[in-house]
Amino acid sequence: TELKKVIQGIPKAELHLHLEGSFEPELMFKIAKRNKIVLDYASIDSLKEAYKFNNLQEFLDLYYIGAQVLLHEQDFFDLTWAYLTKVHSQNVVHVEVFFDPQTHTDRGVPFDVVITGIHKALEKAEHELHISYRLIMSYLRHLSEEAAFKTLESSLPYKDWIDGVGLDSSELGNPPSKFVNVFKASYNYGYTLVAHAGEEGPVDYIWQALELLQVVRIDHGNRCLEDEALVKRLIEEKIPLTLCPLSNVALNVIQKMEDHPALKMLEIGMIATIHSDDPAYFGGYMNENYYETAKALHLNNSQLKQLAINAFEASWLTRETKEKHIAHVK
Ligand code: ES4
Ligand code: ZN
Repeated sequence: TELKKVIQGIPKAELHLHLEGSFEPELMFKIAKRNKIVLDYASIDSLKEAYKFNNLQEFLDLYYIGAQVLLHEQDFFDLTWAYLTKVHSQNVVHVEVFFDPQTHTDRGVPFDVVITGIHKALEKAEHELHISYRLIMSYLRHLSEEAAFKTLESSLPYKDWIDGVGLDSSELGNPPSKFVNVFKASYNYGYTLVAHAGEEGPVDYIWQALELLQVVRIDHGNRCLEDEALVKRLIEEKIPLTLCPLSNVALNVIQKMEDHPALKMLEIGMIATIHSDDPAYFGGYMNENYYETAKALHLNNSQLKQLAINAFEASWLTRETKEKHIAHVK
């Protein structure tokens, strides 16, 4: 259709993507087989059947099980490379992706194995696909701050390969305030800070992410519209929100796509951006997220382009590089 062609034609930046959430069942079965791991699901189709979630936790339970088949550097390389070739076909030209070291190190997979596989795939994509990238290490918020500190320490030999830190996993009951010290330490080591906030959690968690953690972007942040003072602050300080519409529908953060706050946010001048979160689990990559959002909210071409421009603005690219990409959107 015309809308699909317009979306394909827009160069895009992905700023909210969990590499472990891009693990397609086909690749999962292939890697499980070569690692001699027997999955609890008899077939790719029966695994896909299980992808019905009532909330964030039900998804996370399956996401952590899937990640268990990743053991070797080649596995992390293949996971990352599959994602990058997929989004290359969707005209994504810049990515800032998350990985969850603790999901692997807690199973005995060394930090070095995880990051080397990911790094090699990102470098290959930069050279061969001309996709620029940043890498963000996420702390699992259902674990302790002490555990996050251990992860920070493990990351230090690879500091040059990592640009930022994030905060993900089970939000309710695990407020940003739990991680104030490790975020401060991460900042002092030179990492740029982001955090998931206001996906399932209350508006107060978005305030905490801003004031206590001092993040430069909010991942999700859907619920900010409940708080006028918060909206004012996000607009004044130009704090981007990395929205993930298909994720929000899949996890019941919203009832239906028509209820998504993206358009409202654009209209009031927030830096709202669209991303895919965990595309293998939520039914779509960047183009599908743009398409379903545009269709449900009746976005016009200029609003679609604004979303793409916002993502370049919200990225960690240099001013000069941002301008180059933005010129191609227009
Ligand atoms: C996540 Cl959608 C979402 N929310 C929080 N943490 C996550 N990790 C992977 N996907
Ligand atoms: Zn996320």
